[in-house]
Amino acid sequence: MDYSKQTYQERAEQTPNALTKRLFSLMAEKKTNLCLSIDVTTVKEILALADKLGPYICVLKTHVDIIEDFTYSFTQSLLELAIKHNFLIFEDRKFADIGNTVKSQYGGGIYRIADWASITNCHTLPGPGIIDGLRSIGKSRGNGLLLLAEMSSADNLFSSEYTHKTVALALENRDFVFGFISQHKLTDKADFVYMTPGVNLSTNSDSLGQTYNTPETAVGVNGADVIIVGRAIYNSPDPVSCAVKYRNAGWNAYSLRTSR
Ligand code: S5P
Repeated sequence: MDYSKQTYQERAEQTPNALTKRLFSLMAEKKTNLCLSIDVTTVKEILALADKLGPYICVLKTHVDIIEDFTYSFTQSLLELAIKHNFLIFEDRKFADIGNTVKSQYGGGIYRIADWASITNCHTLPGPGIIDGLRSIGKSRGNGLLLLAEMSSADNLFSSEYTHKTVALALENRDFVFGFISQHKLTDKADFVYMTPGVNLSTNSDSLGQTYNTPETAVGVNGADVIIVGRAIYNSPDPVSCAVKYRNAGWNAYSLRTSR
């Protein structure tokens, strides 16, 4: 079965995973596969952008440790916006330590990520213990985990063997792992969610090794389900019309893919 030709709605109906179901349903309802990567550094900017762009996105991705004036109450305001506009919150924490350490990093500290971000991600370099540690905090809260299987940065050290082993780990942990951060759709064996960063319509790189594809390549050719877009939107003079442009480009690529 080639899942990339199925609609989000069909995949929502088939999956036993509640988080995947919720994500695909809201994508189908809002007609968007756009995740906004909101890498700005003040609470005021994040909340203002999230409120303006919320109607056009399915997921809001944060880097909570770059916020200069973080307080825990910020996360509650973000959750209110997530309810108001019907999007999911993804803390892009890229955990990479042993199970026991990531438990504290995910559930504790000043951020208490597991309490407000229904999605987070991790590297698989430490082996399966990292997934077990994160699961012990996140699963009972209904959260889900994405594995980093490929990266967008030039000359990264992800080998195809590492990617294959990461896919195998995902297949063994489907009760908590619901997808990947990747540049390609990686398997037809299961209904995972593929989120792809490194998406830009006007440039193919930055000065620090980031590389970009268009939404058409990411979704239409490489099989992404969700495009992750950051600077192209939040640095634009008109973020709302820019978000609409990316939302339409991502949705058109998906519509073409599923109608072929
Ligand atoms: O391979 C990756 C994985 C991630 S999660 N490449 C990435 O760029 N990211 C994240 O996506 C990165 O940390 C940043 O938050 C976002 C891309 O931002 P942009 O401004 O380049 O669109």
